[in-house]
Amino acid sequence: MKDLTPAKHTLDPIEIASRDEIEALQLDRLKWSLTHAYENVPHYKAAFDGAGLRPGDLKSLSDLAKFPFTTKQDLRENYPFGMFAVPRTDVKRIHASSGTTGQPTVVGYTENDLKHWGNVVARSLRAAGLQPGDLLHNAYGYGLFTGGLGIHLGADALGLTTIPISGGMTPRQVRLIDDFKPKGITVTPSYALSILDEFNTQGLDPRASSLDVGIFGAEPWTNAMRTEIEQAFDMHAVDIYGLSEVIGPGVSMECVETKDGLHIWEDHFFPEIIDPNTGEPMADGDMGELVFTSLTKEAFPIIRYRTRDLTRLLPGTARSMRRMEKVTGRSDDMIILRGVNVFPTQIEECLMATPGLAPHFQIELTKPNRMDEMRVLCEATTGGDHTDAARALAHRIKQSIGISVAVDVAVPGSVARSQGKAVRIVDKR
Ligand code: DLL
Repeated sequence: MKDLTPAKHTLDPIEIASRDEIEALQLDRLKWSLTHAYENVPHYKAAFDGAGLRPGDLKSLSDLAKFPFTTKQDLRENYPFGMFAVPRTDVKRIHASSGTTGQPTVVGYTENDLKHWGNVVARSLRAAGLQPGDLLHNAYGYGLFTGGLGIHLGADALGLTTIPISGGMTPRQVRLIDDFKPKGITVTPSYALSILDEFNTQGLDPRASSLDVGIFGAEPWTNAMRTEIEQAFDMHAVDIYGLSEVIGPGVSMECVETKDGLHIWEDHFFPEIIDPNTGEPMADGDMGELVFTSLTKEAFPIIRYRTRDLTRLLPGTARSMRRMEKVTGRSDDMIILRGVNVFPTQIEECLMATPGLAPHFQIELTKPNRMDEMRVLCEATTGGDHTDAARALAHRIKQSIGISVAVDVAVPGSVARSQGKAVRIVDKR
């Protein structure tokens, strides 16, 4: 794999500023953001008043912990534009979550917000090793989802040439990669696997493709999957994180030279880790729920938003800004099987370590006799008898996670393929 480390002089000065400088900037911006939310969004005024707080009560960064959380429910109750802090006519762009689990969440951006968003995504793409003039194949979905258009904004800001292919039509994805020879690809890790299959179907060697780096996010994926993808394509695989409520992709990004977790762009997004059960703040290094406060957003300021994503905060390395560990999963995706907590990423790790199995899987939950049962649906890399592989996976899951599961190994191509975010859990209880 090529060395893609960006030259130091190309970084934004704040990426390598001292912690004191970063924290001074955060405190100024936090004061502004709390005041802006309080004065312009009735929800925040009521929430702060209810807690007996005024924005002026924030004197230090740690005072933020006194302020109330914002949850997905708060956003739903203010559907569609109730959380906007500027007149609707100043909102230049709307994005929304799909709303498959209820009322969609709607977010908005002013012209300045779009500029900041472009800048943090540009920073992320540069951290992945892309430079002005490089060609990018952007296979995140375009539309209300923030993935496609968010990456596009950053690619424009960095000066890349973008192929806005969006998700789907997998044979065409492969043909265009072969014809146009992009250096980078932005895509969900699960859809990258579908693209990988299609390379093989078309008789093309993925390792011989032009791709030097893949920028994967929008869903959890493991380091075992990183190794699999890096070897399959002979390219770097780096992690990008974000969520619509905070801005979209570009909240944090892994650097290609270190691949040791994701640097949070702390000049725009202030992170906290809390105990998901009590809401109490936790120290850096402790595992808990990630909470974000926006520092610069005008249209949709967000104060102490509970992401439900589980991770821990770590000190900076390649950049001064703190890192978050790869997200293990969302608290919503945690399965409690006969008293044991399980995340789909743990099943992914076991699967990737078992020879003869392809990296595609789904988890089916049933309750035949008042007891929850889990079945892992996966597939073999080749035809033939898969009983040994099935037994090996069930054994590995028992050894490393401590649960007994049934494993179905089907023929190649039988597990539902993703064109965006993979559906990992099929709950039939
Ligand atoms: O998925 C934004 C995005 C687009 C990020 C493209 C990266 C690349 P939402 O649809 O609002 O936004 O979903 C946000 O997806 O709370 C996490 O649970 C999950 N997620 C996003 N990135 C990662 C990641 C976009 N790198 C939700 N690792 C978040 C693990 C991720 N989970």
